[in-house]
Amino acid sequence: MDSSKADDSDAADSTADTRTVAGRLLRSLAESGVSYVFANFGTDHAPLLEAASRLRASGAGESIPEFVLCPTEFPAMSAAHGYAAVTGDPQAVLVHVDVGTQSLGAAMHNAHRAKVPVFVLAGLAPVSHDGHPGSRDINVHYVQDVFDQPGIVREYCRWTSEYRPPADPAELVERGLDRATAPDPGPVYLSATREALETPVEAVSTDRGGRQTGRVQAAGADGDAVAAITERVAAAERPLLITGDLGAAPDPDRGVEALVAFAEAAGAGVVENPANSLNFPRNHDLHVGFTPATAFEDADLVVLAATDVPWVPAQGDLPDDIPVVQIDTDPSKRHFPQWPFVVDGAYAAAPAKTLAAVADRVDPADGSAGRDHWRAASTAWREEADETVRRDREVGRLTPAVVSDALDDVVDERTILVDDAVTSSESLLEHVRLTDPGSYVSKGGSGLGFGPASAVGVKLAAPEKRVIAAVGDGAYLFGQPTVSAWLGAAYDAPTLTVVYDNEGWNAVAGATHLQHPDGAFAAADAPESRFGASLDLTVPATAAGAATESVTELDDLEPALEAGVAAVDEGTPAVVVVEVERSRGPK
Ligand SMILES: Cc1ncc(C[n+]2csc(CCOP(=O)(O)OP(=O)(O)O)c2C)c(N)n1
Ligand SMILES: [Mg+2]
Repeated sequence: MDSSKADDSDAADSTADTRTVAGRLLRSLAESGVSYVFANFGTDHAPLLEAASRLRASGAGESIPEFVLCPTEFPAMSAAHGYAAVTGDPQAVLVHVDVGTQSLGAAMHNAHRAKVPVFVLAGLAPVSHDGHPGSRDINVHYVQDVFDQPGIVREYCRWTSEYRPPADPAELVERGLDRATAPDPGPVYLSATREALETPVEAVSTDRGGRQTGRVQAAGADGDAVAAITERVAAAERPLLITGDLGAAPDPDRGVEALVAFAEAAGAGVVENPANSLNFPRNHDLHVGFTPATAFEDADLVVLAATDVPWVPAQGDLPDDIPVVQIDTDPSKRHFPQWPFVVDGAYAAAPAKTLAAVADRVDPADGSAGRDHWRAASTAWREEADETVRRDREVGRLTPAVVSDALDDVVDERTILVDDAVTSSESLLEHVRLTDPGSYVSKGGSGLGFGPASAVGVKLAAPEKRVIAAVGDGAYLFGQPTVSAWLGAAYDAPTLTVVYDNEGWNAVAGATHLQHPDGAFAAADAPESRFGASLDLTVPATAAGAATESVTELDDLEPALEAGVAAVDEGTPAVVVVEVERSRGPK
């Protein structure tokens, strides 16, 4: 027999599951809690496909994760991101050597910046030319061999490694998952050649006697630190807290509860920025919006709790005389080349636990001036937002605010909203008054196209939820809408996508206007920001059988959203494309 072909003669052997590294690797993923492998296959995966089929044939299919066949890689990574954003549990993404790794593209950036764990597995070109199971046997095995394949994504990873026999693949799987989920979570990347994956392994038990490697937990600040923070908070009359991630998985309830307790006891106003998760109920009377600069002149202490970019200095900087306290698992922000925010006291600690401890120590009587002040501010921004919608509606305008306000009417307590809405995102935050921990997922980074497929991942993680993705028309196209709709249909994970269609790239127009308000681009009406001949964005998802609606008049908006929700509730992916007016400015 040709020695580069595997001996499959005993394929029905009941120990087949542990015959090769590939089988053991798949099993160890499942044993470590990975339910899905979002997979885009290539020749490098022959050992994995064979091992999976062998396991299924021998009745052990349940011992490995389910493959979700992803026609392209960006949606695969986005779906895994969505799943982990809801649960905190990393799923696997399988890609084809260097080319598949390249195609992960901006989805790697999103998971990195959102601090969401994902286990990426990639094949490597075989290294032998003949004589071993998995040796090179076609041209691409030569052209796909590169010098530093993990280098393509290393900057976005918490860990990269190559599986090399005779190591136990289960150990590397656990190591990768530990690094992915440790505080400051993110993607990890494991690669392996075909020969390595075809390596025979003994049928060793993976049973660790009931012991599991525990996930690393960040502790709250120590007593001295809690006392110091409490002292500053008690001394302030109008503390302002800025957070972006307090309500992130795996324990959104704990983060939101701690923040509510802190804000109410301390009399603190809360700004979510950049809002990556639902951090504070958006109808809470101490919620003062999403733009820190509007609250700066009122604050006499700023608390930064789990926020990467607390404000943008150019949009309004914090006055120098206002003290800043920072509570963060990574206060020095190691992933940011520049972090210009001056902080008077920085505490490396779990923000939720620390805020809960401070809330217990603060005398609520000290918070009354702050509560009065921020309640008034909260009422003011909300009334202004509501007034904007009322005025727009009165004259029949389809502005992003009007659309988001209508969306709020179809959102209920079982809705999870995924935000990839770019310049319409502000309207989502302001008008969809979400209240429940875990009910909002945003991409964390700026890699457009996150929305459609990440919503499918969210739905797989939370099948009982109604999942709605709000996306810009540009973002929708970046999101590979046919592939994303197909994924939702094929894997029984129907979601509603609402497209805020302003016929192009408002953010690009806004950014250029901002820099050159009287420039030639503005005078020419921002030509490169417009798609020109309009696209019918209802078409791409119909290839996968999605229900679609198109809205050009205000009167059609509510019925279309209701029809979309009804379709999804009945199990069909749906897309509602709404022709919206352009809003202002870049996001
Ligand atoms: C992958 C990727 N490519 C390009 C960009 C640059 N970019 C930022 S916003 C934007 C336009 C987005 O258009 P759309 O989704 O329609 O939202 P709008 O700006 O119209 O609100 C572009 C191209 C990006 N953020 N990500
Ligand atoms: Mg647009």
